[in-house]
Amino acid sequence: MKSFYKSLLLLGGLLPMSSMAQLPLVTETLPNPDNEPVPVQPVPHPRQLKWQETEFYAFFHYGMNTYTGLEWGNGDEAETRFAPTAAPNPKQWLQAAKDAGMKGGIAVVKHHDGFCLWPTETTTHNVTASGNDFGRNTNIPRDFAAAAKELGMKYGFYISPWDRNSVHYGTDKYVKDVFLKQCAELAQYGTDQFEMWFDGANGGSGYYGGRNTTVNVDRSTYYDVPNLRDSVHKVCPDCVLWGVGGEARWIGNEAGWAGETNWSTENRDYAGENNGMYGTEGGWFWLPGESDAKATNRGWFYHDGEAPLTPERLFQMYLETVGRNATLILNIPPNKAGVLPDASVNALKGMGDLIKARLGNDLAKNATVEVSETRTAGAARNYEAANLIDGNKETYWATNDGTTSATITLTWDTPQTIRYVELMEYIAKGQRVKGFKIETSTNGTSWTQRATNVQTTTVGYKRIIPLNGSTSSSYGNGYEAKALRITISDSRACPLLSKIGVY
Ligand code: FUL
Repeated sequence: MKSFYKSLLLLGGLLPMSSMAQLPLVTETLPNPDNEPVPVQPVPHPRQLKWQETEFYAFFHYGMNTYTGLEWGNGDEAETRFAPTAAPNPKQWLQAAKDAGMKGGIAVVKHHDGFCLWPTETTTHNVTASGNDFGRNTNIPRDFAAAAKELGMKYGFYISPWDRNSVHYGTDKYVKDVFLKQCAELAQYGTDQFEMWFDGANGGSGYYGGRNTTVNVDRSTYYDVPNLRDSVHKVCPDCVLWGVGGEARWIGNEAGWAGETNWSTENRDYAGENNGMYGTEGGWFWLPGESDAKATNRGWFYHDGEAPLTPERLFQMYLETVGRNATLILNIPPNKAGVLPDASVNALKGMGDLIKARLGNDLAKNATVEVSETRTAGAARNYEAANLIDGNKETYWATNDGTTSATITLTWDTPQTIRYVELMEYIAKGQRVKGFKIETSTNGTSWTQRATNVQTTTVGYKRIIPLNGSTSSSYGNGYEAKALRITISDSRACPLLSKIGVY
């Protein structure tokens, strides 16, 4: 059939001429018994797909800065200053994250100050030299990974490439014998890590083993990323490398929002900080957005007197990130006793309760769904409208090739009060939808468009649209609806939707 030939052509369009010359010339068509749509390139790697499904996870900034009160330690802090007032308790951190509805967490195990929260062989600047027994017995990656496994949460680590303590920073020796080795050491605590977090990594001023100087590096070449990526993937096949690792992109702000238009594709010359909120339509590699934001009102690390944001504000962040085709990594800092303060735990619980109360009861499941067109079924796969509400992420509704606009209508026997519509694309075959609108009807015949002030330009992995057009206003009274209609007006190829949720 023509689809395989077409996908080679598509791929060809993405490759430089020299590689195209290597491609076999396909003249025959391959069988496609399931009539599957051709992917729209680029598509996510399976590990990026799994990562995307994590959706909402925690960030825990804990370490030397917790005790010095700094946000960026200089690297000259005496190891003895790390002196927890109790044994740090990562299980308490992750339990609070789980109660908020999160599916995982990432623990900082080395920040820019270079102090390692596990007994590493790469430097003496680590917990074994710390100020008390609680400190000397601390091993965050070990305890964090164990707690995550116990609680059924995903886990990963933040390990700063920039190291203001290391005398070797700026040399090849640092990359090979310190940084890469530290990443490798972390695999001893688990090879099912879902993400490694490498921030900015450009270098700057620091202690550097007494050199007290400024070391600037070119992060695109210095860290030997291709080798690092291969090495990590050999042992941790599902671990997405954030930032310099090039498998997920910074969303471009730390305020907890993504663009309403948000493509998971980017171009090779992506500068990393310019277009983070929006991505690039037609970009030639898959680089989905992750939003890192603070759940508290001070820094990334714990500071005396800090307070958490309100559950309402945190729920708004959720809508503006997870609800806009990004993931949300929400930071909650453990305190000097190595636990999350009660106020933070309560705020997270409040956020989780709002998510459950507002997005927990999917009314689409009781609706009749009709569509303007259904793709011709294959031998073992159909593309029926029922796939939109079957709760199965592997099934999807699709139109035939060449159809890039369509309507989906949900009707209920009795009127429903509705506030949010959730859409999900089957992104394993690429991000497609370019335009849609949402209407409600009280009688099934006359329609009123909702969320008219919202850019309904992209869907991606997940989109959640508040029908009143506001992510920040209070929950409101909702709209009474006997029917709901989604009109897809444009798509890069036939649209493939795996879910419609209505709340
Ligand atoms: C930034 C760091 O410089 C901050 O200290 C923090 O860790 C944040 C999440 O990433 O790049």
